[in-house]
Amino acid sequence: MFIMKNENTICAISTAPGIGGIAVIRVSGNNALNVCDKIYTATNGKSLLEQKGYTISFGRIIDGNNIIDEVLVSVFLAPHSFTGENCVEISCHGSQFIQQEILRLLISNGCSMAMPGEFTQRAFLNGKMDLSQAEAVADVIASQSAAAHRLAMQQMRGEFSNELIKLRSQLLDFTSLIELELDFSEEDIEFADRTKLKELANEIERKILKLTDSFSTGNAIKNGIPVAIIGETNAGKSTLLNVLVGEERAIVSEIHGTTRDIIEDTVNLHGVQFRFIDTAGIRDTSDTIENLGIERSYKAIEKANIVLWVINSLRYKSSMEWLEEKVLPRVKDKKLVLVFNKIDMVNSDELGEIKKSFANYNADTIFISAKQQKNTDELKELLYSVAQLPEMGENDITITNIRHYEALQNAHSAIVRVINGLKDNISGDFVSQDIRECLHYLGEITGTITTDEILGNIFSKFCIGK
Ligand SMILES: Nc1nc2c(ncn2[C@@H]2O[C@H](COP(=O)(O)OP(=O)(O)O)[C@@H](O)[C@H]2O)c(=O)[nH]1
Ligand SMILES: [Mg+2]
Repeated sequence: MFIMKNENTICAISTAPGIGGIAVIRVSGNNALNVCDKIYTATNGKSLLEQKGYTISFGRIIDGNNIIDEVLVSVFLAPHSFTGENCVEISCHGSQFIQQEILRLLISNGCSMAMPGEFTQRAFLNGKMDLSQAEAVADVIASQSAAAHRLAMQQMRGEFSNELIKLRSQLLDFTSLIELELDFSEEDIEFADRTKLKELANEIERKILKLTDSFSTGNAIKNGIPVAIIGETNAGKSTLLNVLVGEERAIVSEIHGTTRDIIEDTVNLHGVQFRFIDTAGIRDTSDTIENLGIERSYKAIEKANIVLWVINSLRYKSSMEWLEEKVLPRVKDKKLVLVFNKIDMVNSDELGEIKKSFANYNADTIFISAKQQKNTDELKELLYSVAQLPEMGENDITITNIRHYEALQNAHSAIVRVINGLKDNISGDFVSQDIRECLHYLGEITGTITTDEILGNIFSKFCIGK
């Protein structure tokens, strides 16, 4: 049976705030049709209660004798609507006055104002989607690049959920195998099946690990891949930032120590958003403010996925020293690109020398002139390949949400305990307890297992009208 979890009927403006060509006001709940009927007269003379689901009528919003607007009204009947409840969408002219008047009329006729994310929350509570899909609705709306959009759509369409369903069913198989063992435990039987159990546990562990591993890429795609531009003062970092983002974002000057703070800007390269972080140049200085800036440069390395170490090719020796001493220890698992700048100032012999001296670093290298925009397009290409993004159309699931990441990490610890338990031959009921825990954490992601607090946390971050 279809269960209505919410008694009240809610309304909100679902289009962006401000003036637009049109605006859409969404109404959802048991009484959506009755309430809207009180303020709407369709030109065809029919009441909304007579209007079929998935149809639109034209008419007027009226307040007594006053015509507020001419509108289109779409009707969706439970359970075939976004929220699973009766829904009405009023498309009105985009005047803020009209929008507010319609909201006021709806509220005075018995609707309540929707809370942030309440439409999507109802869709979840009514079983129209699971929790990870509901969260993806917000990501789809927020997506700003082709790659972020693709991941959000993948999640909203339930591909991640399906993966979790498969994992859960494997875990349930596991539980039944263990329970079979428990049933016979009195009878002192050798269990050949333990090998099978181990295989299954390992397979589940690999799958969960693959999902958790995808988070760093997924998160970077969602928020823009952070690329720190680091180097000595005057290396041409700010010039490079300006070239990469295509506008004069940072001040460029021949004076050392011009950039003293972090400057960030984002750019779409091949449908992926990169977030470039220009930093204060590294040098020995007694200037307190500049030193604070240099500290921030080091911190930027820690936050980045890719580090561009920009080298003034005329001064590459001192740059090598800084690189060795201050940067390499911080780069560790990050991708490092050595960017030799100002190649317009060096001849080919000197270039040869430079190449030799950096030959032993485990890093991609590129030679550019930021000022003359030589090889800068190649640098963009290089960045894209260094980022090692999953190919468009690849079926692997990439997770982007920190809540999912944390739950998967917990699930992973639980399955590792299962594996260790099997290795140590511990009793089946302890193993099965860890399996249950693993199931619990996976269930947290899809919302099979959830609390009001979790739901409140998730949906309060949505906008009103979603
Ligand atoms: N000749 C030449 N000069 C450059 C190049 N890139 C930057 N510069 C100059 O080097 C100086 C320092 O540049 P800036 O971008 O402020 O360096 P930052 O301190 O690393 O941010 C400025 O005078 C730039 O015009 C380049 O590729 N070739
Ligand atoms: Mg600078």
